[in-house]
Amino acid sequence: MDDGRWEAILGKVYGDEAPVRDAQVARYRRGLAAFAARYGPGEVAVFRAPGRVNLIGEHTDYHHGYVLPVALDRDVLLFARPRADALVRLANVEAEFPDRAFTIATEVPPRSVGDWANYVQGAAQLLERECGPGLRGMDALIDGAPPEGVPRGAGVSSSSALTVVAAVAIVALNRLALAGAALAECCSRAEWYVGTRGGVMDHFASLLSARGQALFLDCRPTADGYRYRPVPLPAGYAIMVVDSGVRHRNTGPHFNQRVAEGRIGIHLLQARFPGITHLRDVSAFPWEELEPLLPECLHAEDLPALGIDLERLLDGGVRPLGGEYRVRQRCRHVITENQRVQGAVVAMEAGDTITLGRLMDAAHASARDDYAISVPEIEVLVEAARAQPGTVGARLTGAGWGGCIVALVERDAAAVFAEAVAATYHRRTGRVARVFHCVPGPGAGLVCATRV
Ligand code: NG1
Repeated sequence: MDDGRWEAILGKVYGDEAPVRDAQVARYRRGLAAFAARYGPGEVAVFRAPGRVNLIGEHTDYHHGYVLPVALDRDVLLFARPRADALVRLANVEAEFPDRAFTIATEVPPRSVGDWANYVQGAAQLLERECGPGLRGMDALIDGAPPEGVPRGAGVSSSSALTVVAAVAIVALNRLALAGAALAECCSRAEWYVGTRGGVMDHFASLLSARGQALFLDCRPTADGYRYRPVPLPAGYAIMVVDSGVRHRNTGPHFNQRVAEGRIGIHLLQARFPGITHLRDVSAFPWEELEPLLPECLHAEDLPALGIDLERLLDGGVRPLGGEYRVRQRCRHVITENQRVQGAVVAMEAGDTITLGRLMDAAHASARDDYAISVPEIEVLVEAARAQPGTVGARLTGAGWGGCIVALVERDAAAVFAEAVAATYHRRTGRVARVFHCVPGPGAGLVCATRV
């Protein structure tokens, strides 16, 4: 393909700013050359799936609550050629991810925790179960390398982008009639394969986002599917993402500890509100009515007497941390966060950035104090971000325990923000922060088909 054709195709995805588009053209060309070197000449299809940054609505998705994410302009690419058999061969442009191969089947246990191929295998296995038998495999090369790729372990969904791009490729190469919300929902279940009991937010954001918009998603499935709608971002403001460089591993037991604490809360609330299944179901009740029903703290040995079987609560997921279960404050975070997301959508639609910023700040306080998912480095970043003129709100984003913050900043102040926040962070922690202006990009899909 000549330069003009590449520019036309990639300009639609990444925008028409020449340096950005040129870097993407070089990246796609590199990927195609690596694919040809690895698998030989012939047809190749290129798919992409973006990471996401969540503006507000943290740890609400797996409680059937509300979220407001934005797709990043950073993505994972998958170069693929279908095979006649069910074999999937996987290569990665980054040397730290060794080659892998597996045959698509319905019941294969995951490889060791953290193995990168688990995300692709999870997607393949789930699709075989839902749409098989007999799915065809592929020869595939993955490119998720930063800076154009999604930063890993930073709370911006690099793992979900890999799951989604794998699913999108397998669906397309097998001509399966699965798309939109139904595919996003499959991807979220596919990611359970790695053991984390996360929600649907990341996969919906990666698949269904639109350029320049946030996605307001109600994570409760209904008989007609999920309810979601695009919400335009406030004009004149930049979404700034700052990566602390402190890494978390979502597959670890910390995440499932929080899932367990919320589910213990539900179990206890069911005595008073029979029929409820998720924390979402009690969001209309005043907190004063719920608080006395939720103990501040429980220990593992208290659970059997309350009729709680953790193993069953977590559906066979990775064992939680154990120790203390801080039920009351975790539930308070989820319930109040749902109210904040609804308020944020109203504020955004009314162009009321002051209220939006206040809600982001309040969401951060709740995530730090009630959900206890902040770390000192993130506190330094949030404080530095808020000290900048032009910042209307700042908070940690993603699962927590490190990763990124997101700030809404007046566009004219964005360049100074980037410099000042990085300088303060370095001075106070000795660490290097990576700051990027998030230009909300389109959702996942096929980019092009060509020959190498
Ligand atoms: P990240 O930030 O990508 O680790 C995780 C969950 C989300 C959501 C957020 C917290 C997965 C795949 N993702 O995302 O569903 O619960 O934490 O809001 O488990």
